[in-house]
Amino acid sequence: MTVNNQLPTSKNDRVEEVFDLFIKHMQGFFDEAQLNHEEYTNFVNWADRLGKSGELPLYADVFLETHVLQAMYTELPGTQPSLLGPYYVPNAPFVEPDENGVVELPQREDEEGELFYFSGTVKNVDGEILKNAEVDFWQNDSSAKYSNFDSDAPDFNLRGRFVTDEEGKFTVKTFLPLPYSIPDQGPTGEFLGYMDQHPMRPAHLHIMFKSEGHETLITQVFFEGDEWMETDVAQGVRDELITDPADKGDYKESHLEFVLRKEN
Ligand code: MBD
Ligand code: FE
Repeated sequence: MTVNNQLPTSKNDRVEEVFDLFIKHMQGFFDEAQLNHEEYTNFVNWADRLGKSGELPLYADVFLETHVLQAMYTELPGTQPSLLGPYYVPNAPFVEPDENGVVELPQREDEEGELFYFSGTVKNVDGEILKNAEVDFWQNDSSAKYSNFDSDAPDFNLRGRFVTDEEGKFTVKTFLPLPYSIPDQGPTGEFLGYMDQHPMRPAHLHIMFKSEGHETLITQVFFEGDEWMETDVAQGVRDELITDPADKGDYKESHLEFVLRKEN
């Protein structure tokens, strides 16, 4: 039996181009850094620890992913994307809104935190309202950790999917997220130490929008006044993604408009 496991030529060309660039710039790094042999061995050992620890996706999302976003989007119309990050889990449960149209994220009976209503309007670059768009939402909890990863919470806690209403709107009832420290006890933390960089990200919500005929928008929402805003270890903050929640006494609330680009 013969198996044709060749990729289409155009894809092959792209893969070759990308790997050519990758090795060229890695070699350029060694040319420029002028490592001695001991430094080279130390570097290889650190990279080996990074891979074996399972932190490579974390490291990549913190130090590299923002460059992918900037290359892809900065000059284009529509809401700026932000990092997907290492803590996205596909297939979060679908949540139905209550009679007031409010979606309560899956949460523990005794979930703690500052009550927060976040609403959004989803449109496209032509100003058309996008009803029935899928909103996939995830955030950290009052232990500042993410379900399915570092939190004790059950899987899919504070994660959920829902759709926009007839006016392209949604409202989520949740808790304000907290600033997040990326894991700093492993090889990524070791790297942060060498760079004299703290491990913090400002508090943020993660949201992914999908609407037929439009490019998927993966973005985040940040909160005015966060002490880590300017020095986000992952450089994920974009000005237009910062909200300033209104204090309503028992709860806080904020709203943001999200603009999707049309698929071409
Ligand atoms: C996060 O919570 C995150 O959103 C990113 C991008 C990287 C590390 C942790
Ligand atoms: Fe995050």
